[in-house]
Amino acid sequence: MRTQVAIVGAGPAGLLLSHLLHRQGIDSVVVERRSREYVEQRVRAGVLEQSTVDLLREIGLADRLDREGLPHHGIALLFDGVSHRIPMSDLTGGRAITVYGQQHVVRDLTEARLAGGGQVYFEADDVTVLDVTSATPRVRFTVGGRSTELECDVVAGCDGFHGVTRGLLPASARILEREYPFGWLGVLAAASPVDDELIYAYHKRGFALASLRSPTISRLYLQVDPTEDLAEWPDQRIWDELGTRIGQDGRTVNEGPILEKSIVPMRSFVCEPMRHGRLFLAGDAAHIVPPTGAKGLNLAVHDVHVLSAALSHWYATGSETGLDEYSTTCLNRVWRVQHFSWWMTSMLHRFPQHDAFEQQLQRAQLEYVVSSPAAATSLAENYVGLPWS
Ligand code: RFL
Ligand code: PHB
Repeated sequence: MRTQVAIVGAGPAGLLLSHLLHRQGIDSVVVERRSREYVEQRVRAGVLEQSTVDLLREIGLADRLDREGLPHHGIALLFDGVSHRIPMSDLTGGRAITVYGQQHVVRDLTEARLAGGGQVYFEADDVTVLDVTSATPRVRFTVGGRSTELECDVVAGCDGFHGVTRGLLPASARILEREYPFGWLGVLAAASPVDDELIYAYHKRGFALASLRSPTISRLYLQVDPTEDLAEWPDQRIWDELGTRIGQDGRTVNEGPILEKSIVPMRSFVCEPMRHGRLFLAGDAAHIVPPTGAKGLNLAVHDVHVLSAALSHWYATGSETGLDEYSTTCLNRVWRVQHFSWWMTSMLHRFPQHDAFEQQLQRAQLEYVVSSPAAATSLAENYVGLPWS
């Protein structure tokens, strides 16, 4: 089998890349380890930046997003029992975020790609990438017991944090990372949301976040110990803890059946550079941010936007300039977003090693952000997403 671009991973990065390339007349094949049902049901991100939504609209993939997505113009920061609204759109010339589940993005992208004749191989075992420093890399995989070798010009490593492609980078590649001494316990529940807008709560028992997916579905998170056992968190304990941390300033956490729950560790991670020969990493394969800034999916979208433009330029002109600049261009945004995600995380969580001094610093920072238009604007412009350059 032969294609121009072999894409490893059918998450948001891989599927969107395949679409963007197709629009530019470039052929690709997507190879995914999991089943279609699994990837379409994986509950993850929920916040899309303005530029992400703009791109999906531009390429005609936003019908359902425009019908079902919830545009948000502000968020609340809740601390010391009082909530403060950051009017994001007012502070950013009308930019906004849209709440729309990542699994819906993945479902929409998969449906449209398959309807457009795209090749996506699900349940691919033993995915192996070979010869990325040659002009003809190959991807080997097995589907339904049949092994296949895919020859290509370029491999896009869109296989997430636990994928295989990052491992092909040479020893000279740098890994820069931070682990945080906490994780997030996330639940999806059939309960009406606490509010129309997201609430980020700083509380002495730990951070909590009230988000949503629809007028009847809540998405809620609690800061917990990263080694916490989910079995120790029966539903009622989760509701009680959410009530304590978020149910303040006249707000009520509405309870309902919990549809899904999980605990995720929190880390910041960057792999530099994001390229080796004909292998280009994109999305979580190259970088992870703690979810407090709601940025991971949006960064993945930016990466593949840059990569598709560079590949298109290369195929059209033979010039490698765009490909050579790919890693630097992406890492510029990655580091801005790393800083924002680290800053939001540091401001809003309880760190076990902090004493009263550091806690007062966090409070001072929160007070400043909610009282200074300059500080609030800085949060807002990063949260809705700085414009793509
Ligand atoms: P993905 O989504 O992990 O997709 C990678 C795909 O590659 C497959 N794969 C392989 N396929 C073939 N061969 C192999 N050897 C393979 N190994 C893996 C996997 O099965 C998978 O299908 O990476 P991608 O496309 O880079 O997308 C990144 C996003 O998923 C991620 O950044 C976000 O979910 C992060 N995130 C958020 N991002 C936002 O922009 N806004 C948010 O509100 C937001 N909230 C979140 C989040 C992540 C969270 N968790 C669970 C970590 C909230 C949470 C709780
Ligand atoms: C979500 O709705 O899943 C969500 C919202 C905001 C975040 C992270 C996740 O910062």
